[in-house]
Amino acid sequence: AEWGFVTEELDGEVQYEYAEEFANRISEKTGGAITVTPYEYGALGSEVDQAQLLQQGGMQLAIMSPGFTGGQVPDGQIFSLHYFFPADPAQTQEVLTNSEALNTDLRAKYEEHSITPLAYWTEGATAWTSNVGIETPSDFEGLNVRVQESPLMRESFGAYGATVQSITWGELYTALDRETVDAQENPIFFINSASFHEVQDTLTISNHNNYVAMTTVNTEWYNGLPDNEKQLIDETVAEMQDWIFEEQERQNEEGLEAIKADTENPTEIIELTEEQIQAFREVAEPVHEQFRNGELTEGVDPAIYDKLKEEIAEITGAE
Ligand code: 6CS
Repeated sequence: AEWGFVTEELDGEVQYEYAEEFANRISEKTGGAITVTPYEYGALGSEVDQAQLLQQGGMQLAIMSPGFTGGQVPDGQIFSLHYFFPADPAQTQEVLTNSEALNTDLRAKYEEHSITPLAYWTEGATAWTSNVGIETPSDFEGLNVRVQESPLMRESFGAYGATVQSITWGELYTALDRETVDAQENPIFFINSASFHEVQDTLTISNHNNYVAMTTVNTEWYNGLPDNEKQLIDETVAEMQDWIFEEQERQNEEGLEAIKADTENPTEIIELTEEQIQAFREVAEPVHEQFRNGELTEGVDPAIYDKLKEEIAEITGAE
């Protein structure tokens, strides 16, 4: 058998490395009887096109960022709330791997759209880049921020006074260069590999969010597999949670060093102080409850939010 595995990133980047490692493991375990073919971003259209391809069964597996189906699965937007998940990527990973709200309840919501998320994992802390040097919420006023297709992202940045625009990442470098877009957010490894720092003067380490990706399969295809193949997939996905955490950590560390070392394109690194983070939290936190109560986007299930919030508190030790 041959299974296709589409990713939203290029060879060498975290998502693609995941698909390649998954392919190697499946090939090894089946003695080559099952081949998994990874696809880079771009060959099959935008991230939104790729999601549709999986939903229609034209692709068996996909790494998906929840932002791109924000309009279809409103509950999946929870990953883009600012200062909701733990700031520490390792704690966020622990929540992602073990949460029942995510792995059972949210999974069922995606399955209504033929997407089965088998695992959630982080690609690292998300940072903001801009030319203005973002240090306070009001620094966002008047900026046009690039976001994914998630209505909640509009609200999150809107709370700081920014406007937003949804484009595929392949168009982002040019948009930043031409200043039709002023700011964007991504994990540091990705800012480096997509060279966004070349066309942005500053990078703010804000600890507002950890980027989340999902390992997904087409629901009908997966449900139709024999039990031993389902098990093979499940077991490999579970084994890879620790592997991908280390991979993203390494890539993010190397990415930050590479940005600092790029003297031709100097980038000011701004690390927010606890006090500065507090100012962002004060604006971001009311958005959490508004999201929960369905005031921002329709169709949100408050029970998932409540359960997840408790699970997070258990891991961070907060009240
Ligand atoms: O900015 C984006 O949309 C892209 N960022 C990452 C880290 N992965 C894929 C995604 O499409």
